[in-house]
Amino acid sequence: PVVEKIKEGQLSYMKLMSYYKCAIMEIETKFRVLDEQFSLRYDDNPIETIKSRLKSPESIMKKVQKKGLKMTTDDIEKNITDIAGIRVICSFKEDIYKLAKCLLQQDDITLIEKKDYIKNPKESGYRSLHLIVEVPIFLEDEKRAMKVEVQFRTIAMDFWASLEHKMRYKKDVDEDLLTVLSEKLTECAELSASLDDKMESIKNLTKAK
Ligand code: 0O2
Repeated sequence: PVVEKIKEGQLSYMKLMSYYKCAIMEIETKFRVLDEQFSLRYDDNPIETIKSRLKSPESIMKKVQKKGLKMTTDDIEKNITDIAGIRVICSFKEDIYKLAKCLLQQDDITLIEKKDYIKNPKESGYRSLHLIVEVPIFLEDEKRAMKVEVQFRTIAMDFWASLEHKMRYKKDVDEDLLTVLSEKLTECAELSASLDDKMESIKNLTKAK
């Protein structure tokens, strides 16, 4: 009976993960459709890249422990909102808000939470617009609403976040150096944000003509 229970648990975990994969496909398609339409209508491709990921079992486990949850699919689905993650990398900040608006006005999308770390950057300097949305997936005999975390970043925001992430997780860095690194990285985030603003103002000059 114990083995059966473990097998059952594994199966329902795999099933849940496959639902998240479907939700990622749904949202990715929505962005590809929008990009295609903007390209036709305005000769503009607001999306540079789309990166998707399913949270690894190790990361899910860490979050389950951190939040004091049970390792059941019910608890996981209810309380962990970033199992399905999509990162939309845009050229300009304006594109981020344009795409977020287009996604949220679709009638099968429900906004669960919005965190605007562009208007209110994190102390680290991190900038990005995070949306947790719910999207339906249509299965053989049921419809299921799945949560997906969408992170919108400009190329510059993504460049900063990737490098900062790499440096932050270096193992052999002592506390003092970590403080210096953090200060310097925050400085870089400011520089990169002003670069974004400058590039956007240049783009708007070309638009005015
Ligand atoms: P991964 O591998 O990217 O998924 P919670 O997600 O509930 O634990 P919180 O603070 O409410 O915590 O979530 P938040 O701030 O909305 O978003 C967390 C995610 O944003 C992180 O995911 C990162 O992807 C990104 N992020 C947030 N702050 C920073 C930062 O200072 N630097 C970088 N590089 N990324 C950041 P995970 O879960 O950490 O990992």
